[in-house]
Amino acid sequence: MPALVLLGAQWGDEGKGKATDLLGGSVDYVVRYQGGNNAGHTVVVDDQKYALHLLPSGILSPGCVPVIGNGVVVDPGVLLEELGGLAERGVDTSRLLLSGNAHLITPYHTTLDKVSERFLGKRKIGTTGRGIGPTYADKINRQGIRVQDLFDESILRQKVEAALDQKNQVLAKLYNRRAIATGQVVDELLGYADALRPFVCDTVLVLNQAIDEGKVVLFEGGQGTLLDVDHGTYPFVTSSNPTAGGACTGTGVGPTRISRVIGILKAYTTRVGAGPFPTELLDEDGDALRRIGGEFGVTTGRDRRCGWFDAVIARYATRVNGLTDFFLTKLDVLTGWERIPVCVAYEIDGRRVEELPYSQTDFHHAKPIYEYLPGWSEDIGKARSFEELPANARAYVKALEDMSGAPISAIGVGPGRDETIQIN
Ligand code: 2SA
Ligand code: GDP
Ligand code: MG
Repeated sequence: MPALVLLGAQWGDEGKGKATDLLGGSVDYVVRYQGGNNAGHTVVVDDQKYALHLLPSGILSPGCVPVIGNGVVVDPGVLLEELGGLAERGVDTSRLLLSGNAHLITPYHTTLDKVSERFLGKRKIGTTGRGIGPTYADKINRQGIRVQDLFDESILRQKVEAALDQKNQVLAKLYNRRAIATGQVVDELLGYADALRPFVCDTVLVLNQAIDEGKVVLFEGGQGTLLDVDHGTYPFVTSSNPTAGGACTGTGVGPTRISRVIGILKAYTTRVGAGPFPTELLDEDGDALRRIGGEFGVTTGRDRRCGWFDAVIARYATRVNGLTDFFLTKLDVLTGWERIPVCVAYEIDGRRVEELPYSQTDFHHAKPIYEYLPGWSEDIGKARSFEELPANARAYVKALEDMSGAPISAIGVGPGRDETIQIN
């Protein structure tokens, strides 16, 4: 098992943090490959709750090297704050490796993210406001600032000046905002250089050499499959590739070296921000899922939209990621419902559709076709083997597995590290 990917199969917040942490003991490197501090992972270790935004969950496992890959966008102030917060709680953060090719989120990216969302009004995406979209836009536009630029002041100044030239015009003309001064941005960025320097290296070389030596490398996705800029519900997506292919471009490790791709799948569905969501519940069932499941954003604290499980999405995730298996999370949250609806297909303009439509017009029109599975009332939090689950919970898991196109290899029955059923 040289390298494996762990990613969200839905719209994010499936419980990837806990799943990565669970594998942390058996892997040598945990690598983030896309996104930035728009992600939010909650990991509970020995009754201690950790909320991570930018750092890979592997930072909590001693003996595991956490890596921020080239595909990640890094807000240097946030990174140092997160490292400081963990160090205060006694976590050893010195093992972190940071790619010199990762792009930096600067104050002007965060400003642009916020003002453009305000400008869009009703048409806004509902971003996290962390500057993610504008930073990736600059990367693609070849106007980005990279981690390595922190160590060459003259290059940094030239790049910031070039980037701000255009942006200041946009800010002034379109958004009626004051110009951002190059010197101020450069000084702020240079202020981070010394603190970051010890972490920066050629992560592509380190990771490939580690795999050559037989080390186990885990690529940890942020967000989820349907938030992917290519394969998600565009334009209501994030600006990176959380899908499996992103693990290769975002780290410089080739696809032939990856032998397992795990999709994290919540036993129901949630989404943060705007965009279509066929099984969304705007009734008391939705409120109950949010309350029982604690469905509030880790990064922004926003209420998550909640709905029933959608097998069409799970099948799609299997396909676009080449999933080898699923971890099913939060099964415990469904305890107490007499019957549980599961979306097996969509009705789109009078037609039954089994697979996720590529047309966003169709997806916006999709209405869920439900099958109803019998629920259970027993507390499942103490179950540690599949056989210990009530018969209806077992049948629910089996039905989801059959519909989703890949085997379920673990089941979450609570937020704690040990509240997990492993299936061999
Ligand atoms: P952005 O900020 O440009 O990435 O926003 C674009 C869309 O992507 C969604 N998005 C997310 N959805 C769920 N969880 C995310 N991370 C945090 C978490 C969420 C939070 O893990 O808890 O705390 O609010 C995440 N990050 C981005 C976003 O809602 C937009 O729809
Ligand atoms: P991520 O973004 O995919 O890492 O997920 P988040 O951390 O944003 O949200 C998942 C939440 O569910 C966190 O609060 C976890 O502690 C919690 N969680 C993970 N697995 C389980 C589970 O099996 N049962 C319950 N009840 N909570 C879980
Ligand atoms: Mg999250």
